[in-house]
Amino acid sequence: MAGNRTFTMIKPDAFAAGNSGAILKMIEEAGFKIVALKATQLTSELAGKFYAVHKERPFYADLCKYMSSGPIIAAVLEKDNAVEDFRKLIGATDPSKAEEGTIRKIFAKSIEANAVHGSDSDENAEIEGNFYFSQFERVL
Ligand code: RTP
Ligand code: MG
Repeated sequence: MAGNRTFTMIKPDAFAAGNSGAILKMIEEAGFKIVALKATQLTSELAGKFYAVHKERPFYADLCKYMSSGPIIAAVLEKDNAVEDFRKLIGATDPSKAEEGTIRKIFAKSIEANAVHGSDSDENAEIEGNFYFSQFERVL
């Protein structure tokens, strides 16, 4: 039976450092199937839309600038308990607080340039996947 889905981005810092392949390998080795994938670059406006939930936070302007600063990879991932298990795999937002062996502990540079995004709920995973992918751009 197919598991459920989450959405991820490999953020500009990790893409620029050439870590996309290593991160996707960790994701697959943790049991996630890649069911949609693309490389792209956000405008600051689109980054603002994606992270609109944070628009009152002090880091919002910096976040939009950073997320549009270079190419990223967007992907939809499938696994049982996908959202929660993926958040465990990536580790805490601040890499200095992330557990050993997590993607952010290994690859993140700072609390902002923290290598990967992971959806925080099933509902947001659906919204975020739809932000990037049409129905023809993902495995049914
Ligand atoms: P994400 O949404 O990207 O998976 O990250 P998250 O849930 O772990 O963290 P969230 O609170 O949703 O924050 C979104 C992203 O904003 C940047 N950030 N910067 N300078 C700061 O204090 C700060 N705090 C958050 C990070 O890139 C974070 O992942
Ligand atoms: Mg978040």
